[in-house]
Amino acid sequence: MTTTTLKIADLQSRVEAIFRKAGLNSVQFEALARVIVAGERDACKSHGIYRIEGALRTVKAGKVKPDAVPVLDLNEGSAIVKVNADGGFANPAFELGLPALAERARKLGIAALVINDCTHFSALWPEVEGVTGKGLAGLVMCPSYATVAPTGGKTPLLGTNPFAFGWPRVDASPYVFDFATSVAARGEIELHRRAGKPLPEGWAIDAQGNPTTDPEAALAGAMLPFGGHKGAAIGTMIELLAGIMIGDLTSPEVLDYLGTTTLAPFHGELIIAMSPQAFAQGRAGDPFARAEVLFDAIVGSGARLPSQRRFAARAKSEADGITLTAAEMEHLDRLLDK
Ligand code: NDP
Ligand code: PYC
Repeated sequence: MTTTTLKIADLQSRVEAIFRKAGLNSVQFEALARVIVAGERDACKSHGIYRIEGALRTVKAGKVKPDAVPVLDLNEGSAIVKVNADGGFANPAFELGLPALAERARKLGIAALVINDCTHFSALWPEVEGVTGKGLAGLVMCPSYATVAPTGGKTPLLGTNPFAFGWPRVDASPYVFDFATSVAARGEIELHRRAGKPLPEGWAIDAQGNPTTDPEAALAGAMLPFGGHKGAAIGTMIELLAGIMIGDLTSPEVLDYLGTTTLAPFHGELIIAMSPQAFAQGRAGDPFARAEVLFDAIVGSGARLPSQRRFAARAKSEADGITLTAAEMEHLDRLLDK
């Protein structure tokens, strides 16, 4: 197979050029390109360059504002910092709110960043790593559009609602997990469809509620929550906390608003930052040192930590560059010519 290896900065420039040409302002296209390139760098294909087309479609459909400028509301004295994304993408809104979130969490022990009125199509680990990069533990969550049937039901009501957690480590990459609360991200179903590959069993039901491994039937039917009723309950919690509680759309409301799942979803996002030192104050033991004992035991047992695969891919990309197939390179050229 013919491949091309690009430096990370070169891929960043190419992706920025595509979004610039589509009319996005620099606030939007720089942050957007950073998160997409990070997906490729970390070998997270379901949220890499494959997402560019959907973002462009959403711009073209008038469902995301290409020249949006997010607005920070410091909400002085409160543990809740807010950013209104101004109808643009979530990524620049997060970058704007992160310093205030970190400052507030250090001061109060815990703080939240609420992002409203944003289009969100990306993985959550770049955001949770933003929080751990400030020496804080973080939880990030958002709804999506209704594509997941709660366990026992046949109707898609919940989103694939991603959920991420991060814990900072002194001499190592942070402990981070980040997953859809469905069995897999919807992006994975789409990638199976494009590759003409059947889905693993247990991922989806068809429009009649029967189990299916056909990606087309799954896209027309419903995806299933991970871990049965447990995943459905966590997905519902995300609708409550990162939809209703922050005064933004739930996944069924997002689907009503967009009328399709072919555009990137418009909703809100909740980020919670916590200072482990503040929580552990007055108790014996340094929380970071104690966490290392736990991580050592997990790895010592033969398991791996979540994100280890991703961090290994990142180290390789940083050393050698990002390798794309000929088809992926042609796809990027086509998007620039559009
Ligand atoms: P995966 O099932 O691929 O991975 C979930 C997490 O589990 C990762 O942190 C992964 O680490 C870790 N992991 C995987 N295998 C193991 C293992 N054997 N031992 C320990 N840890 C492991 O994720 P999903 O398909 O559920 O989601 C993919 C992405 O899609 C996420 O980044 C999510 O944010 C995004 N998404 C975004 C949505 C949105 O609306 N914006 C909606 C839904 C999903 P590693 O990466 O190192 O393998
Ligand atoms: O992969 O499920 C997904 C997804 C939905 C919105 C963005 N990513």
